[in-house]
Amino acid sequence: MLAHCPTWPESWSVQYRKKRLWLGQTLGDMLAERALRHGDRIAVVSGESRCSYAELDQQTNKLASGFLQLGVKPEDRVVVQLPNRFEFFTVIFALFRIGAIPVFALPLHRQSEIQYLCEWSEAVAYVIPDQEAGFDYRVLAQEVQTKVPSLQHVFVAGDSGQFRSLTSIADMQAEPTVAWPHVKASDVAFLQLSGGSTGLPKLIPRTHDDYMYSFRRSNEICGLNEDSVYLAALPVAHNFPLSSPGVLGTLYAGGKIVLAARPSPDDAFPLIAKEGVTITALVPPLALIWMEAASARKDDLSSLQVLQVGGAKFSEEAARRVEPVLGCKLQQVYGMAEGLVNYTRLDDPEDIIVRTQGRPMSDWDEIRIVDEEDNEVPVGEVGELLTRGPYTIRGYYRAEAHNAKAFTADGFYRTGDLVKVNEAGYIVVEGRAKDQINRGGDKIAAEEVENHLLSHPSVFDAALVSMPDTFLGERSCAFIIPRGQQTLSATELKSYLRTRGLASYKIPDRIQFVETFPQTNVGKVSKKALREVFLTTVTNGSL
Ligand code: OOB
Repeated sequence: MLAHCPTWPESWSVQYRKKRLWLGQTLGDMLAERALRHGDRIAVVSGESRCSYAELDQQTNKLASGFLQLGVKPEDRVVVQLPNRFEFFTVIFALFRIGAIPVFALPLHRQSEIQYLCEWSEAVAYVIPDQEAGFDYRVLAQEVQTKVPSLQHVFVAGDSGQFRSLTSIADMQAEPTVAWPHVKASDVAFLQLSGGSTGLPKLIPRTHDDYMYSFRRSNEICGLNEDSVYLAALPVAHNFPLSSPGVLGTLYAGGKIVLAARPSPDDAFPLIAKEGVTITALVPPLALIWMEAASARKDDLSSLQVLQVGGAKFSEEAARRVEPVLGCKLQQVYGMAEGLVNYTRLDDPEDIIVRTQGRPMSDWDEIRIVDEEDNEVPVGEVGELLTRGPYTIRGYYRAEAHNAKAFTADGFYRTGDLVKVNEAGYIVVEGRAKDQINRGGDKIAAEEVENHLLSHPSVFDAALVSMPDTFLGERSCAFIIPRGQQTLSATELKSYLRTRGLASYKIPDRIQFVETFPQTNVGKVSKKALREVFLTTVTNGSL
């Protein structure tokens, strides 16, 4: 077991195994088993290429054996930053097979995030595409490699430039002396990035056992089977399209994954029509774009049975339009990379589907809704959601001090979400207690951006808050107190953040210069009052 990863008490693990929630299978073995059972069926469609289960399994083995020969060992961390392309699967399954640990980065992450991920996980390798959406990841890799001494390898999907290509690794002849390591299902399979609310993002250790349970159970709820065709429109490294039930659930079911390079209707709609897509997942702003486009375009979307929407709050008004406009069922999904996933059920009454964010997927999920003193609130009242269960982590990787705050003494994860729950157990997300901005599903930890802003010599103080937005739900606004008499423009500050290598969605949408910050009665910056400042200035028409 990877060090510095809190885990379930032994008696709980025993129980989860006894109840057959954890089946003792690794993700690597799952693929091999699926290849035996569904060999000739198509597993992944990417652009013009179609790959069967048997081919995916073989390619994975070749890559795994190449990784081993290059010295990648069990428990070595490998930062994987691949967009929706075929190699994502061979890379992660090859790493699962040799017990190495993918650390999932998102395609939009830039130097600041990648360097931190590599350093904090002490990664030995970093896997990138050559270019994507006009961005050359090899330049980024070069910068990161000069800063992170532990990083021995950069592996590239496509044209490798000065690095090593994945194809050349898969083509290395296997040396008979290299034995395949034994991987246990109770081991950590990968590290996922948390949305975060602190200065530096936390890493989430998920085991083979717990993760496989989460997508097996998701498959049951979402009705996935061999005939399912899942369109991956969101970036597959994110927990929602990865496992709710996502691409891994689809492979488990023996279905077909269709990869969309981008989630736009121009890319996705023709794929739905051509491949007969039955289910896909979107964040709310994309669902709005799809509904807008569906009325204007002529593509045949009749194969689509289920549209999952999650990652951020979906408005009731928009939710009501999904079925009439897109001709498929809506399923709301409220989940978190730390574990717990809630779904509305496909046969729930319309009011439940459009008004709630679902209920926990497992009877084994425990939830508590508490006030600021951790006392449970009465049913129907708003409080913070705490949870624990067979697929919710017991602590972040290498984060002892933070874990003591983010988890209760008896192992409940503090989600930082303010919710209410009805008698039937359905959850409505009402807001947030954590210092985070949810920009249409992209999570921004306020403190992380504030620290970057504070590093500018002309910034005396900085506070990042959310502002309401009809399209994204929330956007970010940075309130800045300049240092002394210094003059500073919003454009200057934004480009400064870009030069620090911050992902574009974290660059504040608005920058507002002020002289002081309103304070709470304990002398802290009152973000609530700052948000109100924003609302008043907007209504006064002064912005
Ligand atoms: C998903 O995972 P993360 O880790 O990117 O973000 C989790 C947070 C939640 O704590 C909550 O604040 C917010 O995202 N959230 C929602 C929501 N779904 C997630 N807020 C309101 N309504 C929803 N439906 O975002 C994620 C992981 C697995 C499945 C789905 C989403």
